[in-house]
Amino acid sequence: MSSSSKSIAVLGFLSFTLLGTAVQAAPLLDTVKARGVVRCGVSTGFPGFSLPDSQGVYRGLDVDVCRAVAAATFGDAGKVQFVPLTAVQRFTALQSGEVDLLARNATWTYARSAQLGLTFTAVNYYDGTAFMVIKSSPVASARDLNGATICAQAGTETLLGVQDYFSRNGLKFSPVTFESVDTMKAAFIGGRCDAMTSDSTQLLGIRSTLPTTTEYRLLPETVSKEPLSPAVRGGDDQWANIVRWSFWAMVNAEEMGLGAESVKAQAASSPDPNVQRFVGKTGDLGRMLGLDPAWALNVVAQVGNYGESFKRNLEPLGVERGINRLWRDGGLMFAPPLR
Ligand SMILES: N[C@@H](CCC(=O)N[C@@H](CS)C(=O)NCC(=O)O)C(=O)O
Repeated sequence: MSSSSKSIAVLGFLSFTLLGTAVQAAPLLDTVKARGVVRCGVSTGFPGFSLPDSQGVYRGLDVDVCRAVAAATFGDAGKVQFVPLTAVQRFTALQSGEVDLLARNATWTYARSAQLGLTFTAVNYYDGTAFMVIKSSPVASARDLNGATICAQAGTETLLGVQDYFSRNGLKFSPVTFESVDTMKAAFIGGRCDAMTSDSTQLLGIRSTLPTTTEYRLLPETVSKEPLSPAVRGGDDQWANIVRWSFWAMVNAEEMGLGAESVKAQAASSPDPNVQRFVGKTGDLGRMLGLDPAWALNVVAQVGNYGESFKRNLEPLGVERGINRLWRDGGLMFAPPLR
């Protein structure tokens, strides 16, 4: 951390603890606008959710939430500063004000909502804890892991869900935890553990980065619910709504058939009142959150709809849409209406 970000962190921590609750001195939207960039906490890097490509450009489903918030706030999806955070660092960075939002595959749980002074905004991916083993392993299902050594990352929900699953089934295991994903990967490749556990998408992402000399497979079970959601500090409903609705704009756009390539033409020609409201021609919805009338149009034109983001980021890893389909296709993605 630089000394200026350290002092921001200390000030944020003081206001957080002195007031006993996360109250913003000024609306965060004003602070972000004056700064000219959204600071977005992402993971230290795993494919599909947040990872810089060979040109150093961040890509991923979480990255797209950061960009959507920048598009809504500034009309420019590029006005984002990505702050890579480990699992252990992430919530403190948000509480202290080092980042304006966290889009970092964080599971929305009761304890995190109740104890950390954070607001989870909207689930952007429904995931679950899974296990990965070397292909030649005799382990066929999670129940065969009785007595196994299992690698996991520190500061995550993962081992809690795994512990519950093992207790429920009268099984035992020995956890080995690592703060960084790279040391966990190295230990797993080196044969330190019989299995590695994480959210299933993270295992697929990690697998795509492992040497192809050895093959790995996921076990069939998903042993917990991991609804992954961006989060903001509590106490600023306007900012929470901007983050939440920037994402829901992407989901609503998919449902309405608005995509990155087509949205501008549809804005000009569609007689549909929903489209007219969405693109800011009627309804004056932007003003309610301190945003430009075209905020949702900008999100879709610059970042794409949820389906486009999913396709771009997760299909290459072999992740199926599954329960993350739109509700009308039998999935769980259901965004409240923009009106
Ligand atoms: N969804 C779980 C797990 C999140 C998590 O941090 N997973 C690790 C395991 S791969 C990760 O993303 N590591 C990447 C990093 O530390 O940057 C949680 O919120 O606790």
